[in-house]
Amino acid sequence: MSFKKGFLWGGATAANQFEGAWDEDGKGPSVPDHVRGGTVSSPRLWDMEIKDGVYYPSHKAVDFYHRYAEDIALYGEMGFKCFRLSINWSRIFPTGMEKEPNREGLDFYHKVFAECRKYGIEPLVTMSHYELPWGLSEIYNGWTGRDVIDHWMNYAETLFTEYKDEVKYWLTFNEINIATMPMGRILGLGMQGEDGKPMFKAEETPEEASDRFTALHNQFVASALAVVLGHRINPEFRIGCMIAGTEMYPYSCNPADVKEAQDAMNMRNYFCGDVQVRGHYPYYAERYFKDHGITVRKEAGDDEILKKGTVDFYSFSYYMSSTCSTDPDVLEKAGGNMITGMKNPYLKSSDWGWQIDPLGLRIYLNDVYGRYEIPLMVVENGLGANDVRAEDGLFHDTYRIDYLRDHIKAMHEAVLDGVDLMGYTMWGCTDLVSASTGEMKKRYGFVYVDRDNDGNGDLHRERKDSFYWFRKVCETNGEDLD
Ligand code: BGP
Repeated sequence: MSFKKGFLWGGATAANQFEGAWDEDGKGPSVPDHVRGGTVSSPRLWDMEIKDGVYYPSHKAVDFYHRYAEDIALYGEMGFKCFRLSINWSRIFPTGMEKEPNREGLDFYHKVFAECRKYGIEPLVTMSHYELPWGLSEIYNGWTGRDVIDHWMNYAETLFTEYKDEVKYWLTFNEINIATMPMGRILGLGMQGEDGKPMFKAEETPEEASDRFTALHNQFVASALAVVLGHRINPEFRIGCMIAGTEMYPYSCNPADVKEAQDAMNMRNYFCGDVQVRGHYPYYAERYFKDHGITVRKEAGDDEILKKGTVDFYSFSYYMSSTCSTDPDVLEKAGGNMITGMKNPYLKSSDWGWQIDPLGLRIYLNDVYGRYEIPLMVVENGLGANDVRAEDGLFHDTYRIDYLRDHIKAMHEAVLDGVDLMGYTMWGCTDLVSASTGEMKKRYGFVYVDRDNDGNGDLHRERKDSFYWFRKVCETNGEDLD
């Protein structure tokens, strides 16, 4: 036996990729509602104005808003112990700046939590998963504006008070460390982009980078204040950080490559966890800021806030590992969700170029646990694949089962290594919209949804082979993986 009693097996989703109903029952627009669909070769574009006749994947997504009862019943059937979802901030505060919440928005999540309770499923709520209300983005340039912290605290207090008896596990910001890279500006920080231009920005001036790191700092302060407030409202709450976890390997044993990988691990992977778990900026940040001409605009008292608001557990997404090289000949880039690097000749990749590395998960779990010694949770892991209906009319996604089995085995080994692991929620348990490309074709689910890249399909749900496999995993607490 390896996984502890009460291990949180389940699935994970995010409102903007899952709910749809983008303008129903008082919901205001959010940043992702302004982002078009795309593919790997044609990047998602960002529109200042939402245009008629243009397809925006978040607007209907896969309609969880109207199908939540059916979806959660399927999770119950699989024996989920946990369901990770995010609350769409602009469903609760349509522009982000109202004083009073939108009652219909609050009621929707009460209904969702009640449905979870029916099946003994513990909700895990992400308070902000790439979903800043458009109003806050427009007025303050997203998290660059210090005032956004006050609006966030109103939101946080509303959620914590409203759901204090329904939700125990909370995450403040999804993949907060995406903001350590320019590509995190729009989705991660809600900063304004350039009209009609790709959502992911690659280059920045030092001034732009200073704005970005100031916005990230504001999120650190917001997260810490929320942790303190949450514990005051309900001392039973367990509030975690959420990091996009990537193990960065040196491409070779050339010490220059090893140093490159260490620097990448520090600023891209560890930086945010170091602040949120240890309660202060790590020693290496100062040199990084100096070398890159970055000034973070902090306020007096912020250091004290960060110290007080440290998280109860460390959660992360894990899809792949990456490599770092200083050799100009090693040029072939590998694909990835946000942290890209060189191709690793020892690994195979998914159809979308993400390098599959289950052992990397065991390494990552050990690295992070050794660093922080607080409970860990894998809140995203999975395989984005183009599922094709077989001749018998079913979805035999054995490649997905293989991927998940190998990663769960790696977790099993990490637990035997001594890592304190709380749970595992597989990403995109029901097929949903891809965050990076906006596609539907890149499917992760145990449950198939009839919807394509252009928004066609009747949205009906079907069980894939992985559905039945994961039911066994939940039933046996991860012992039966065959
Ligand atoms: C993470 C995000 C998720 C999710 C996942 C898969 O980075 O937190 O929102 O989308 O990656 O990525 P994608 O949807 O791009 O395949």
